[in-house]
Amino acid sequence: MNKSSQLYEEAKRLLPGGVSSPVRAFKAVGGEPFFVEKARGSRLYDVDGRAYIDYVCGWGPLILGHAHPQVVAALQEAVARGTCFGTPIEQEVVLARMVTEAFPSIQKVRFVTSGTEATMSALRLARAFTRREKIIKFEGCYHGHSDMLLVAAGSGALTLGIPDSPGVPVGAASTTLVAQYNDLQTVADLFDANYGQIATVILEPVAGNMGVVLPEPGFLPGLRDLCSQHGALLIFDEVITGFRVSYGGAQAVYGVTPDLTCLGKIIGGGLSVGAYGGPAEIMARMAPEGPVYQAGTLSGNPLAMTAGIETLKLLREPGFYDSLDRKAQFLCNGIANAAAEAGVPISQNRIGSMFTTFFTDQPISSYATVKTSNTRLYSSYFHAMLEEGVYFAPSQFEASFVSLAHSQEDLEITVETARKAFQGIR
Ligand code: HOZ
Repeated sequence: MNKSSQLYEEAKRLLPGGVSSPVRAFKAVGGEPFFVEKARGSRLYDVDGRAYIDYVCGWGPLILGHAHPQVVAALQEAVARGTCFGTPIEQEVVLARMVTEAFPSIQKVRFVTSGTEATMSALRLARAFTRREKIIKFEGCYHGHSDMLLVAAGSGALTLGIPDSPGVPVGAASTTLVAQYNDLQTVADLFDANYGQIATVILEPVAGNMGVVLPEPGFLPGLRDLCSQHGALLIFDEVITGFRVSYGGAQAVYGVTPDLTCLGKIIGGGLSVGAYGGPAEIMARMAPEGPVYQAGTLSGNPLAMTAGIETLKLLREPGFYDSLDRKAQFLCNGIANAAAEAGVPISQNRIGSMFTTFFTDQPISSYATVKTSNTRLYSSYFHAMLEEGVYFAPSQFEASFVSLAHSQEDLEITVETARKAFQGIR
């Protein structure tokens, strides 16, 4: 038995399912997760010395790849100055300035420690601001694991077939209404049926947690109009897309301005950070400026702020996003050609450096079409790639990411590996 398997055996005795977050287990694809010892650039190295070209990238944060030297150097310097002060620090101001400059819709931002905290707190703020209780979310979108958002949820909940979790009180879920992504009429109907009661509509403007699903033309502007007409706040959960699909996130790409934005992943450079923000008038409701309470010992942590600042600095280099886009395009074209040669029907969605290869011949634009994917074929592809040292997410319903660290050689190896994998798929 190799070291990874030994660790997994012990982990299963000590941790539920042997993991600290469900998406890490290989439940949907079968087999065992590998235990990682270190990572650098585009590669993960497991405890048995195997290397993997990594397209999970920490589930999104690592847009620079693993252990970027500039981020590591800044962290080494920061850690020696202290790891937690519980006081305001200059780095919060610096990162807040960078975030507000990148996202014109955000005048003030509150830092928290995870995307879950960001979306949960943004909902509280939206409810307090509108003095209404009901919220609309979309089937297959995932906004972390707070009670009122763990309804028809994507990511691990969708992968494991538990989109509505036991343990969520009926009361918490009863104010959550579910609409269909890319279907404005379902939203309009909910607004009509719950007239004057909807506090907010929350969505991933590009869905990333049922695999990548792009908003169809008119969908985001339509949501903006409906929210404005009905006096509800529009919340964009850009935890994945923020600083990923462009420096200004999906809202810059699609030209739609939400009331509140949730961020995470990239703004922490691989450390624990979430954030939510919006116009000063709305954010002024947050304590201590206003009465809406939300707090956190590790919020604005000096290490996390430092990693975020150093990461964002590098994203501002001219041509950064164009270069990532070209890499991802090369990779996706290569995968698509390899699938076509092997006669395996796939459908790919991509925006910039995030994409999903769905095993279906249907164009993917909704939760219903996502569900047409053949997860058995995905598992077969996943394992064939992994066997050859290429790591995609252990679930059909997740995004893959290309980073600065992925070299042309990495991409070519991946395409060649995919070619062999598709040939062997049955
Ligand atoms: N949004 C991430 C996966 N889609 C979350 C990672 C996790 O749940 O561990």
